[in-house]
Amino acid sequence: DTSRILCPVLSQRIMSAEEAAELIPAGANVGMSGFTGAGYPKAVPGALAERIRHLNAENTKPFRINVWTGASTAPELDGVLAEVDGIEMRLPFQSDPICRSRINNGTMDYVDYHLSEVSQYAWSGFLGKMDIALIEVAGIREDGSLIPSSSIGNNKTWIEQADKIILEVNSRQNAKLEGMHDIYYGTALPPNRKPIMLTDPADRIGEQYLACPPEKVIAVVETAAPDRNSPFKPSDDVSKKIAGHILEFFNREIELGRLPKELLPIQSGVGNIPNAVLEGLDAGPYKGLTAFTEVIQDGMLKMLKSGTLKVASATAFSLSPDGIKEFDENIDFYRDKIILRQQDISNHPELARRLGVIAMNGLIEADIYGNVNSTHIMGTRMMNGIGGSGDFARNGYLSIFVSPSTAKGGAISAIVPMVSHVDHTEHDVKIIVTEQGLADLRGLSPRQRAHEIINNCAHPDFRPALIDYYERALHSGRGMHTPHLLEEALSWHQRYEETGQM
Ligand code: 0RQ
Repeated sequence: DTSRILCPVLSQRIMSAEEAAELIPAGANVGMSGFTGAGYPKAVPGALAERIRHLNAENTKPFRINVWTGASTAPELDGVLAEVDGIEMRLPFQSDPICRSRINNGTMDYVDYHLSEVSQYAWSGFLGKMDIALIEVAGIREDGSLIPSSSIGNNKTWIEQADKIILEVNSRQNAKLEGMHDIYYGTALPPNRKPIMLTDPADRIGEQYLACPPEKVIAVVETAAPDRNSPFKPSDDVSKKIAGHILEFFNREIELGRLPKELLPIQSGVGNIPNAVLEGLDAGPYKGLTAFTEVIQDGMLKMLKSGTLKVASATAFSLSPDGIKEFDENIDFYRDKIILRQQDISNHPELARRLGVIAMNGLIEADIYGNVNSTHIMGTRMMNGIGGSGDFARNGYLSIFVSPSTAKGGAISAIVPMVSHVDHTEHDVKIIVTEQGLADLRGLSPRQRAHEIINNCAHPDFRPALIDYYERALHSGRGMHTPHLLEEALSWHQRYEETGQM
């Protein structure tokens, strides 16, 4: 479908994915598009992986590249490149099983950054020079400007920073995505930064298209493949209970005059529990809510459809096959209610603080004082990464963290004496929710928080042991601000590693 490539100069650079992959040298820093399985390049990474497989079979010096993206991608990118050991260093977020195992067996370096900060790090030169940007777009306009795809992520920055650009033009993406994007070009580095004039999630402050200097484009590859779509898991009992506690909390905050009846802009992580919360909101009395978030998932489409939600700002879609079908068939309805922005704007601390976002994200474990670990299993093994959770948790009006109270069939307590890794500190975490209940930590000292978290969130199987730990810490004769038994604080993790049971 060459009608997607309207720029005459760039239509002369059309080539196969294999030819384009030849243009990527060993050791290159490659900035790729892609965010939560949307808008990632679908052909060139696979062709490059094939090339790497051949070269590494022949040569002793391994061919590897550094891969920078928006966030997680898909098996066709992270999966294939990790499979052939083709990634030296990966940033800033991933959720691929092969990538994860390489990171955890030490054969891939991984840098896990707040998603809002990546582009300024690149701009500041902290990450080194970007050699090539490999970006999926929905089309190329006559003047060479680009119609972004189903995610924007860091694409603006990668296009600006890279010496050379390879474009994948995906005709499978809905042509009516055109006009849904808002690319903000007012970004600058200190000391020249200006306020970002966005005061409502519905505001448009930028351009519909990505500017792209045609002389930097070395290849254009045509594709027609769908985004990875995560299958939709219906809400289970635990998720529904967590959603119920959150809705009850919102209603009380409205009654107390601490939240308006339209709430405040919602940010929601992806997954089972956030989707259950969205379903719960949709079933409730709410109307005209807004979302200022990272990712549009199925639940948000449903809320837009019903009028519960009037507008959603994000940087990417992350839809199930049913969600994609619904969006494609009804894109005329959704077009003016969804705004896709680059991730340094969708997750911007200034904007999250100004708008007063209600942040809801998952946790792996929380400790009795309210520190949260979102990334590490037993302190050493990377799960996914911090993603945008820190951008929103620190800067939001309310920072809510959700999790089942146990993991691995009850062998692990999500509430522990001391977290084995800290992503969100006690200073940022305002509310913790498990199926057991909700701990509201606002205004509480560490010792007051311990009571709230143990009594409201811990599973009854682990509650007595947590109380025992806390009480012995209180009588340890050591500091009473945040009482701990240092020799025992991580013993639950140690026990799990040794026995498979905390
Ligand atoms: O693994 O399926 O192999 O059993 O972790 O856990 O409970 O299904 O929850 O899918 O919501 O993920 C924090 C990882 C939660 C996620 C985290 C195991 C558990 C299971 C998943 P199995 P659940 P979720 C916007 C915001 C950081 C990024 C973020 C996350 C698996 O929410 O990555 O917030 N957050 N982004 O068994 C050992 C524990 C465990 C544990 C859970 N204590 N010990 N294993 N698991 N707790 C999106 C973006 O930023 C892009």
